[in-house]
Amino acid sequence: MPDVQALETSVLNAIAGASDEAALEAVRVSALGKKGAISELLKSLGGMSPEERKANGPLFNGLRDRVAAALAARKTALGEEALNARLAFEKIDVTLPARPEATGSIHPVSQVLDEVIAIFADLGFAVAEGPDVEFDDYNFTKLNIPPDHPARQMHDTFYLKEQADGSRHVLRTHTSPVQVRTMLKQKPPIRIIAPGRTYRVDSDATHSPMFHQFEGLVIDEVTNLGHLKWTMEEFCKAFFEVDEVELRARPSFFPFTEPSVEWDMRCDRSGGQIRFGTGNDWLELAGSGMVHPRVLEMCGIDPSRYQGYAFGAGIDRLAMLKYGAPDLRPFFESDLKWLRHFGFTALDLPTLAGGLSR
Ligand code: 2NM
Repeated sequence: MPDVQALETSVLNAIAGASDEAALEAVRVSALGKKGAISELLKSLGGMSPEERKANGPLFNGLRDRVAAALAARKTALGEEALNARLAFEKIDVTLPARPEATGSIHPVSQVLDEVIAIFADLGFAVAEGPDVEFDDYNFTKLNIPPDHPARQMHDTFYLKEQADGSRHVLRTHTSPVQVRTMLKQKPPIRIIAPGRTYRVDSDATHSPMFHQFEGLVIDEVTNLGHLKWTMEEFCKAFFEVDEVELRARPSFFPFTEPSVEWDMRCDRSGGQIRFGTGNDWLELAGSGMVHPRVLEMCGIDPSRYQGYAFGAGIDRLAMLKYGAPDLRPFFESDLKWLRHFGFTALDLPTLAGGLSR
């Protein structure tokens, strides 16, 4: 006859001493498992006389129940200990500042982009976007750029490899395909700007193969060159943060506009730095024109009823002018020292009321 009391003491001690759930499981198997000590005791009841069974049955069953209860209690306690340990380890101090110090700042291109959007939003323009990888058809053909036009040359355009049907995608060389997409799916009146990345095979101090542009498009039944000029003036006053500007129109040529006009803004470069609005110098600002009737037609808009203007300007170039960066290359070098020099912080969103650049 085994010493039931000694067995209970030893099993309960083992339970109390189990330091994790695996150790506790080992104790359970050795006591209550198929071949466990207590299971063997219970099995031995089968070979006993009725009197012995009557005496030992309650004893063994009581032992089993107390050990099972102790195992369950220990298991709960170990689970809580493990959870508390994890909580203590993973605890965070919610009173700490979200970031130890502000290390990031807004890139001048992003800053100018936000300023441009704020200015044109105030003039009632919506922002339209499109993909960087475009159909040749949207980037060129529907813009009245014929197959032999120099702008299509391999050395200007990044072409992607040919599709099964012989067509080729391009990295858009301007954001005009966004206007094409807008005209194809939207009826006039249309009043949008399309800012974004553009790509041309070109690289020097003032040209990057990836650069940023914004273009604008206004289509309705009456919009004319006078409205275009006013829009350019309003943009310049807001963007360069001066009360008066003088713009000069130069005749130009783009396949997608007729007539085409380039705008220069009066400036002063005499003091080693540039001043906007006064002086005897001119600053090239934007290209523009009345959207060519053939473009309207190819984009599903009836040119006998609708007309309007479009314009385009370089965001990187505007950033260089306004914020005094002589070289374009650092724009894309991820040099934090250069970036912090501009000091645009993430929370200084440009607004017309609050000041574009403060
Ligand atoms: C420019 C200059 C002149 C232009 C034209 C169009 C469209 F789609 F309406 F035909 N989008 N953008 C345009 C016109 C762009 O950038 C220098």
